[in-house]
Amino acid sequence: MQEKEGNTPMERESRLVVVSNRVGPLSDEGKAGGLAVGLADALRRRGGLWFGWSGETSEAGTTSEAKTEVEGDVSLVTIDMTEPQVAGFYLGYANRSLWPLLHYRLDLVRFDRESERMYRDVNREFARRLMEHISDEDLVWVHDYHFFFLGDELRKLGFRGRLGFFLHIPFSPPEMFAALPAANDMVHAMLAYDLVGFQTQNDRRNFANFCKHELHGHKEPDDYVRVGDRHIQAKVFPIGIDAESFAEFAASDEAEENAAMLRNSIGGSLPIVGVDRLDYSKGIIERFTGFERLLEDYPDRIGKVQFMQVAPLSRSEVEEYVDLRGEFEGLVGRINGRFASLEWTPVHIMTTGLSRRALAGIYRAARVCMVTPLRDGMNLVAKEFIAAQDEADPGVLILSRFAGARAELAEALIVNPFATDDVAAALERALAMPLEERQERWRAMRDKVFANTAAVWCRNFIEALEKSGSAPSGKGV
Ligand code: ADQ
Repeated sequence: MQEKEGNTPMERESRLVVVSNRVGPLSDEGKAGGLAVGLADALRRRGGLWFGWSGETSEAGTTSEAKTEVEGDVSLVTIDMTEPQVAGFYLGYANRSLWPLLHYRLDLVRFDRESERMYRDVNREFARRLMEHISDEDLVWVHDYHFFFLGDELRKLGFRGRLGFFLHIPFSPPEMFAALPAANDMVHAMLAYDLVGFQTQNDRRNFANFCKHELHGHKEPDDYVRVGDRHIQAKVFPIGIDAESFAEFAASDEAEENAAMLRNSIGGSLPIVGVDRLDYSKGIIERFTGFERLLEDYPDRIGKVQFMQVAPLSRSEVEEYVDLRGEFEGLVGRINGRFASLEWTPVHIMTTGLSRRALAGIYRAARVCMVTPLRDGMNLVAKEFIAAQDEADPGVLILSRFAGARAELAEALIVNPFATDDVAAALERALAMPLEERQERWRAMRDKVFANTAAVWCRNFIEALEKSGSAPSGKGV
């Protein structure tokens, strides 16, 4: 166990060990997202280790020599994967089986035995390599759908310490999750964790119902679930952002320059903004279908609004993402072709990565931000948009009822992204909304975004994990 100098044994805190597919960065120079900031804070405070994939491939793969970076009391340790490991574990099982399945897209799910085998192997290998670096006194916190089996593998290798898991994306209803050939094994493996965290009550309920109906388990008080001799806690921890920093970014010179550039480029039009990885879960097609309907149903808006969609390309090696890109570009081309004039183009697309400050400037310039996922664990863009607004003239958030953020951001204009007419009507309402109403809604949301930050989320999870170790049958499988 690591001990900070000057600590008495009574004051010792367990070292934090974070495991996620990609690690870091530890220092935020305007690049890190909310998750990295929250975790980096906690790691720095307690001292710790962040373990994951280097992002590189090599012949040795998961048996490669670990790369270590040390910053103060925190070590970042990463290992490589082989090309077949990346193809099977990451591009295959994680991104073509689990991602669509957990986002309720059975139509896009691809299962194959080889990628499932690779996923299990990589989870076992990561556990084996992690064991070289941890002891039972550590608090191990595993992240996301890449590592459902990792905790169980650690237990098999003899790890007896406290073990937590947080799922950043939704958990689909039991009837749907059951379509995964490895569904029962996977949920059994999740029961090796002492604490399993979800973004929303809905996700937690879906997991607990799977345990109850498919594995003959029981729901118990205080968010405990019992299956056979396993007794674990399944709780909700909605993730937040580093709101203070984001508000500072939004007030920076770089943000102001970007906001001014955006305003200049669109003349007197009202800016509507969307910011999403180009992913089918984000409802980008439905959003632009709604925007097209706005221009059809409210023709006074033609020439008076402009859509700026920031859509960095994502998972371009996966066929479904290539198809989505084609569909998206086709739709935007059609809208521009239909409605553009010599002096006005309705939709602009940017696929480049942006600094946090530049992004904050775009949010701040927006009159409306559209966050319309068909299903989303939380959606940090919604929270970043709120944090970046200027109190004197805040923009309006249009938010899908299927985003996890909807539970907290109830004062947004809530839409069903599948209902095109309603999306168009919400856009019209947002564009016409008087300043006073915009301010009222924004203040209510700002308070929540600044209260439930990334640091609070992190602290709540770690506290619950520390307590969970005391559950009588909470350890061992
Ligand atoms: P994501 O699916 O990646 O996260 P989201 O929560 O919206 O979705 O976060 C995206 C992040 O990327 C935001 O911080 C945004 O600022 C950033 N970003 C987008 N475009 C960018 C660009 N061009 N340049 C730089 N940064 C850009 C998953 C889940 C979510 C969950 C998060 C956190 O799918 O549901 O909210 O994890 O748990």
